[in-house]
Amino acid sequence: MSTKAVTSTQDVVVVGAGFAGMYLLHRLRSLGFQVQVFDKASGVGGTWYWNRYPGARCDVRSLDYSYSFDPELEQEWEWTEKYATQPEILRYANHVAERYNLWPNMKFETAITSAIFDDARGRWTVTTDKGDVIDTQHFVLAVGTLSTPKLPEIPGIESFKGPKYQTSLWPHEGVDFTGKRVAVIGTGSSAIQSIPLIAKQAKQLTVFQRTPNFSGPAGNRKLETKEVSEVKSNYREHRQRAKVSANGIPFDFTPVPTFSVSSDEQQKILNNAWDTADFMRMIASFEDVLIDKKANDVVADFFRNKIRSIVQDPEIAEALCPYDHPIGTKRPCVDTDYYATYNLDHVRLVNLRKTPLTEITPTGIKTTDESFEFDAIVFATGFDAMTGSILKIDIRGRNGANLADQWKDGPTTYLGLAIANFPNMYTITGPQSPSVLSNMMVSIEQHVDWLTDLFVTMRDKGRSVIEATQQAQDEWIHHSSDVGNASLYPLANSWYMGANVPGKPRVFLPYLGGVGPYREICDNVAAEDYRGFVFA
Ligand code: NA7
Repeated sequence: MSTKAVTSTQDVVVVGAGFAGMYLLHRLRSLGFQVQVFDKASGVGGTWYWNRYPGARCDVRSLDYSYSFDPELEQEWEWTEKYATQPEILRYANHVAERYNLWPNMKFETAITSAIFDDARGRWTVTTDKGDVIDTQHFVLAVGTLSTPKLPEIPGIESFKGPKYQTSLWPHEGVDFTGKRVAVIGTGSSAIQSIPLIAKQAKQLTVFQRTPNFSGPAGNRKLETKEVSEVKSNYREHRQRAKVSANGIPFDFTPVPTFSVSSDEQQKILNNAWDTADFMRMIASFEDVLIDKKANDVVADFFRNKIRSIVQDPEIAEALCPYDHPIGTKRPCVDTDYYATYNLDHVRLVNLRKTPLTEITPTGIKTTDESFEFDAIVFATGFDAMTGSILKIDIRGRNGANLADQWKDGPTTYLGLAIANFPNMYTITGPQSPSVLSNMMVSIEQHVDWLTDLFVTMRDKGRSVIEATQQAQDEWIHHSSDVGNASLYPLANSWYMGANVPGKPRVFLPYLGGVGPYREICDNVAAEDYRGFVFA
């Protein structure tokens, strides 16, 4: 037990007021639990609170990327576009907080600094940077998966005198690049969404690319009344299909083996998906794309040919073609006019594979063969994904077990939900759960519902402490790695593999077994009186 005076006593402390934290609060509070949510942001929304860069949108369709737990909520809320913008998603998050009156149990601008488990009392002491000391039975990390922004390791980064922006920490008042010479470092999803819009304002835009990514047309548009009412009139069935699907998005087609159809037919399927901006079909029309390199090459070649057909300068087109990873093994992007932006006279691509970046200077950026002058630099350089925000907190479990030590060779969890030696502590969409390989809303609701059932069961049965066994955890990790390693994912230097953070252990972080099968596993664990856990 901490020596500091306890400032409040809770049943559940939740870290994070994103969609996971909000839903968990709503469910538990309605069942009579005493819950306190903390977030370092000034408001709700998690990733959608922070990522306000131009063009920020969800790449899952709005009608799917929304809560399903309340039929009234899903009927009353009106999404306006195929892919919702960040402002619209943030409005939705605020609407939810208001509608269910979540505000009284959320404390903002407050970061959790430590969580210490008291073996004798079977309770956690959680402290914050604002002096709170909370005594709680359960401790839930709903911290998000892409919530610890990462700056690149480039010498001189602090020296630049002009404004520096990170896509993931974008100023709330927005940025006007009119008349400015702007650099963007990075070509992941955030860059691919923002570059066409920054190019519309900037006098000059220079993109520094280390690794090109695959991207397909978003085909974003206003939603039509007819399609909205079709989904809304059938929402229960639609949601159910999402729940049992591979990635939390209901397919309306059946993937086939790539080589079960002729090469003409392959091209026809892919072209049709591209022309109709049907992202799911672009990537998942063929069932073996992520396990068979030859099948993957068919789709990757198709994308590369599309890039060549859009980008007029053949040298730039070639530089934009990804060759270093199989398609889909880094998060594929959807974009609006990304490749065409490189046809504009004031937009330039610098290929860092040919001329590496050496230094950031007070006035710009140097590569091995050129010095550039800029008025502003945008870092679209990603996150310490899936584990970064968990390991920022000093977490000590049973017998003083230190989570950072326990995870030094990579995260180890049971079901991506619990960790041996850390009783009554849980991760929502944690490593080794489908998480970032799925529609996060579906995976969040699944974890929250599962945890809610667990807490109710414990309360009903008078059980106060639960912990994953080492054996169950080892078996789960073994299974999770087997599934991941049977795929092409490990071939990419991606944040899925922890490869974007120097020194981070290289392991495949999410669980690839699919949202539907994973849900069944979790449900079976619960039905067998929480197999793989022990209660005290
Ligand atoms: P990503 O996808 O991690 O992209 C980060 C980009 O920044 C990527 O192109 C990196 O190149 C690049 N990067 C990182 N460090 C450097 C240095 N030192 N020099 C040059 N370029 C660098 O992050 P995003 O924010 O775009 O997207 C994250 C997820 O959010 C996305 O997948 C969606 O799920 C939503 P690299 O590939 O490492 O060579």
